[in-house]
Amino acid sequence: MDNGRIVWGPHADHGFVLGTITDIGHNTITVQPTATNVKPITASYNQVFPAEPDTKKDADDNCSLMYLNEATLLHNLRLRYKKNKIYTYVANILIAVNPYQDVPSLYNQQQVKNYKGKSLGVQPPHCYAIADKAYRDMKVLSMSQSIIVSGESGAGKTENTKFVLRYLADNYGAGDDIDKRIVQANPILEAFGNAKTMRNNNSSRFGKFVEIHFVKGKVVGGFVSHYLLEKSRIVMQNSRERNYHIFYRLCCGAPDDVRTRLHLTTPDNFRYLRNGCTQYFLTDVEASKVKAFSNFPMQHKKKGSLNDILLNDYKDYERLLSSMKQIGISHQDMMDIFQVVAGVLHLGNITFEEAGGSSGGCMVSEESKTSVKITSDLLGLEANSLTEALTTRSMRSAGETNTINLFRVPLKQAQSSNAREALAKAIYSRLFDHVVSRINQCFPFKSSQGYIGILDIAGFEYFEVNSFEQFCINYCNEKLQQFFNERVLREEQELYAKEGLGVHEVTYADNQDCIDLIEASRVGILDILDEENKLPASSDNHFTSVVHSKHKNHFRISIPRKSQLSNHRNLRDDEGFLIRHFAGAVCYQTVQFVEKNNDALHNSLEQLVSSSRNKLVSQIFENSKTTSTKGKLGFISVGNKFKTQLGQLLEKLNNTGSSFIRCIKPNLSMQSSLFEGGQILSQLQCSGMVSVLDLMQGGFPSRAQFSVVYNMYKSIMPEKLKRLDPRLFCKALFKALGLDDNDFKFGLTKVFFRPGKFAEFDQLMRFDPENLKILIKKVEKWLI
Ligand code: AD9
Ligand code: MG
Repeated sequence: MDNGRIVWGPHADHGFVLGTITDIGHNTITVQPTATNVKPITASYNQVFPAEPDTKKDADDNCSLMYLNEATLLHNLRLRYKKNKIYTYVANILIAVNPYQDVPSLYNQQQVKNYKGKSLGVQPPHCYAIADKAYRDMKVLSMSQSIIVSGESGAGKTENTKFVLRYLADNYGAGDDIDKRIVQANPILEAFGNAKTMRNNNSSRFGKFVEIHFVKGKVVGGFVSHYLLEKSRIVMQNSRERNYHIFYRLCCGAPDDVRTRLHLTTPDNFRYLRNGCTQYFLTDVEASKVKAFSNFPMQHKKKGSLNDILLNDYKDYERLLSSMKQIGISHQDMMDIFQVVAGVLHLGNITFEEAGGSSGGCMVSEESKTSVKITSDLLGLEANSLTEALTTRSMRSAGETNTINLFRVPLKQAQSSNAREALAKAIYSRLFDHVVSRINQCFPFKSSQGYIGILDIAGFEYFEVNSFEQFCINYCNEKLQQFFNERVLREEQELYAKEGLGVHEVTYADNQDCIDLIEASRVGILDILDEENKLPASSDNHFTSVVHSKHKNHFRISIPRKSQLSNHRNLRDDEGFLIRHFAGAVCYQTVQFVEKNNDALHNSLEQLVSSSRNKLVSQIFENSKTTSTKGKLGFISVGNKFKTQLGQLLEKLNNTGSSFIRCIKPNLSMQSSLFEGGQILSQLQCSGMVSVLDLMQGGFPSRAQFSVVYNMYKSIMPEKLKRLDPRLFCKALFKALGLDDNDFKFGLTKVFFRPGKFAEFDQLMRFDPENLKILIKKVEKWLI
């Protein structure tokens, strides 16, 4: 780093800006930005990075650059994004920047064919190339593969997952129904498990691992595992968000006969939809377009700008129906499912009022008596039993002569409202489980020789207020980060050691202590929470205090400090904790942790629904009974169930080969062609890409097996050369090529190239036949 050198200096909005070093201090460097409107930057040494000699040239594989650092990576992504090249490799890892617009040329049928059977790097970077690599690895190594798609909300995980699934089905399907079904499962999953949020109009509110199974290289079936559906959304949404798509599709998109039968009207008439955004502002032209749908609820016709989601609700009902049909779900099954969805909506409209008198209890309000009737009909319940189960709780007491008396205690208005919400959440989430298992029945397989599993699960989250949902998702991301570190960083270093390259070690943050803090038996936060759930008088505050007392001097956890708190209000010590995750510190508010950790319904409600006349309702609760209860009656731990699922997932990942797709969200306003460097940089840092670059800068990102190089040249080699072993042949070849000894290193089985020496590597791997012959002559000469 000398005066006058072109470098990248840190910048809050852009991530980095290009400039020239004007001063080198003791601890800091001053950079004069090239752009005239940016003030000089003074930053510490480790925040200023050397720039490439040619800052206008982008690279397919970021490792082919000379300087591997976060600034050159960010710049490379920026250059490429401007040219609609949304995919970039960092060695074998694919980075995908969301284009926020359709790029049909990227995904057409010709492209699907272009990538078939091609090694990584032959075609431009693409998720198809990753899919094909997984497929070829599965076949060649006889080992199942997984593709881990990660990124924050709206980064493009689900879209990339769909492209990968379609690619595999199109290229390697057996040409039967199964391929189509695997692709068609997605719209169904999205209808029930996706919703509009502030971050993404089609946000997946659950995680999934989709396995495609193969026999003799052809798709034979699939299996979807799902994780952590966001239940709170069913009863409450932020004013700029929505409930699950299915509700609106039924209210707006279903034909009149279905809507009449299910007593569905416009979204504004339902409490579970009214909280969120149901108002759409349409211009006259747009409204006239919408009018084309006969059953459009005209209340929505307002002036303003188009909200395309409303239009989609209409079209998507038809699409959903056709997906369900294609996948083999009968019309009756579909209608049964829709009936339960409608039941949940009507249940939400039941409200309560004080009963008066001395009981302190409540009763169903006069105006919602009709809702009780409709809900009961739709869910196969007796109206009286439903009312009783919502407004009272059955308690047991030991009678005098060893008998147990059951009696009913009236519930207060707020308690009844809670019971209603708990019931709605339980019904919908179990219905979602049912939909997933119903989908799984549609692509069964008898035997499998291997699978490719694609993981689409939410990335690290931290919001203004973080609750149990963020806690679980961040725990999951700690585990996935550890897996990434082991797979990518540790294995790379092990390879260097095995090949005897003598590369200095790159240290990366080990996060086992953070994982232990959460999942260790007895002292881990999840187990402490379960213990709390089992106490007769459990409370969030008591749970929080126990967590703090058990981990007093733990580096990863501390009491919530004022400076790190949400903007809303300060927390007391027993109202939350702060965890230092690999990707940053997050303050969790523990209110509702205990409640959210319990998946069981209280007794009266459980009994009510499991004895429903509606077959589907009783069936979904039948399943939950068998998997239920440990400890305290009626407690099913959400946290520990997730821990078990995650353990199984990690076991699968550990037993498969893996590829990574890191999705990046280019801006917060969901706009095309807007590249906000600052926040993209923090996503790159969070996803561990910066550690990969560190490792690669000191290491050897491009490599080739001696035997592969040897075989490429073999057909044109004279007999004399064929006697050489592949390693010696490569040595001779390199001499003949005049490559600089500093640019590469010979390992035991492979030759490795330093960063920035991709051109030399390329030269080696891609000779045209004429040049090859000349080269072989040179090799011969050199040997003499
Ligand atoms: V969330 O965690 O489920 O909230 P995802 O799954 O990461 O999130 P998603 O795939 O749903 O994000 O992408 C968000 C939106 O970006 C999509 O609805 C598309 O409108 C847009 N998108 C993402 N990737 C592409 C793409 N490759 N081409 C075009 C895209 N549009
Ligand atoms: Mg998604």
